[in-house]
Amino acid sequence: MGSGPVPPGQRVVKGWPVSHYGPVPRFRADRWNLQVFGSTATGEKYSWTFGEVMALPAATITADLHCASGTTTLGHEFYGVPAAVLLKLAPPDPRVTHVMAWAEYGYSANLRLDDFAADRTLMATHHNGETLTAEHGFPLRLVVPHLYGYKGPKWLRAIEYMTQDRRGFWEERGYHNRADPWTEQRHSYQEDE
Ligand SMILES: Nc1nc2c(c(=O)[nH]1)N[C@H]1C(S)=C(S)[C@@H](COP(=O)(O)O)O[C@H]1N2
Ligand SMILES: [Mo]
Repeated sequence: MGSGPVPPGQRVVKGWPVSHYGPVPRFRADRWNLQVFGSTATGEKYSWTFGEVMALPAATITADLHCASGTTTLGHEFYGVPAAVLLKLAPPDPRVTHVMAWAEYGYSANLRLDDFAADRTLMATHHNGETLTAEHGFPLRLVVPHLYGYKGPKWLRAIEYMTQDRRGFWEERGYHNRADPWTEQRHSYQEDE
C-alpha cells in the first residue's frame, strides 16, 4: 500500500521530481512495440503494439517510490498491465530465474523472477488518473514498488527471460543487484555482507 512507513535512510519529498540518466525519448506509435524474448516456454518471441498493450487487462496499485540516492515520494496511483498478466500471456520456460527489463536507449534493470511476478509489479500507462508524462516514462513504465526506483525502467520496451542472472544498467555501475529498500540494499559492495 502507499503512504505506509518509509524505508530507513530515506527522506520524503513533495510532488514527483523527475530523475533519470540520459534524454527523454520521443514516442512514435508506428515504431513502438513491447516485446518478450529470451527463454519463453514456447521458444517464440512475443510482440504487442501500443494499441494491443492498451487493450490488455489492467489494474490499479498505490505505491511509494524510493530512489536509492535517498528520496521517497508517497502515494502514487499507477494504472496499467500487471506483470502477472504478461507472464500468463507469454509464459517463461520453467528454467527462468530472472528477467531483464529493457527500456529505450539500452537502459536495463535485472529482476529476480519472483520480484517481477510480485502482486504489485505493474507496467504503468497512467499515474493518478492521467496518461504518464514523457518525463515519467510514457507510454509504458515498469513499477516495482517493493524495490528501489532503478528497478523500474521508464520507457519500457521489452522483458527478457533469463535462465541465469545478469546485471542491468545501474547494477553494473555500483548499485545493488537486488535493491530492497527496507534493508538499504543500495550498493553492490553490500552484496557480500
Ligand atoms: N529508462 C530509465 N528508467 C529509469 C531511470 C533511468 O535512468 N532510465 N532511472 C530510474 C531511477 S534511478 C529512478 S529513482 C526512477 C525515477 O523515476 P521518476 O523520474 O519518475 O521519479 O526512474 C528509474 N527508471
Ligand atoms: Mo533513483
